[in-house]
Amino acid sequence: MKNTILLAVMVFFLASCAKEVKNEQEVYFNDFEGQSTKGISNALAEKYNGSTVLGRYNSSGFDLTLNDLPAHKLVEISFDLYIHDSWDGNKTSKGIDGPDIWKMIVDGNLYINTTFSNEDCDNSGFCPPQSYPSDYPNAYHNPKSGASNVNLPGVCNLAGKIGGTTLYKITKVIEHQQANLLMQCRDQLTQTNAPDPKCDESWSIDNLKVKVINL
Ligand SMILES: [Ca+2]
Ligand SMILES: [Ca+2]
Repeated sequence: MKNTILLAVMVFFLASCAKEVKNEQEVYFNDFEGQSTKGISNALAEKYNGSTVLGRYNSSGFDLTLNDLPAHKLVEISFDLYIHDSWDGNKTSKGIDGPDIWKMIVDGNLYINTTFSNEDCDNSGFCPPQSYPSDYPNAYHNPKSGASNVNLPGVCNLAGKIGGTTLYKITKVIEHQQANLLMQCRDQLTQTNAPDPKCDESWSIDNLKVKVINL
């Protein structure tokens, strides 16, 4: 009897394990090192830190359209997001500095709506906050929270300029079953006192990957 119960328990666990085995398939990858940007509208290309990136963008962004996806239940979207130069996070300064918002929208639904801050803490210990890894508004995290690399060179590198570049490794798994997918990345950057806003703050993307997942 004991053995029968043990066997039943083992069969139950094996069955539940089998159910959770994921069946994944990469349907898109681009490191932008000379690969086609077919499917991407408003594709820009630039060399940053030894790699070609998609960007840089300021007050704009790109769309990625994928068609004829194999049947799936989930989609995993991942990429490197570079936040270049002097992003101001949640700061507004009466509409001069920000907020500096970044968004990812899939099929019209907002999956990321956040701000990034590349500012240093001031002498009083105040660190101009960003929303990431939470959503904007009403989220206040230290500058560069959740980053993978905070020691990358800025793009414009003006003397005494705050910023540098911060790398975020973003992975988002979303429920998605349609055969077509539209991913849109956008910013709403504000810097009314900068002669060249794209030099003051911008963003780019590398190693963009999309996987479809069946459970
Ligand atoms: Ca690259
Ligand atoms: Ca700004």
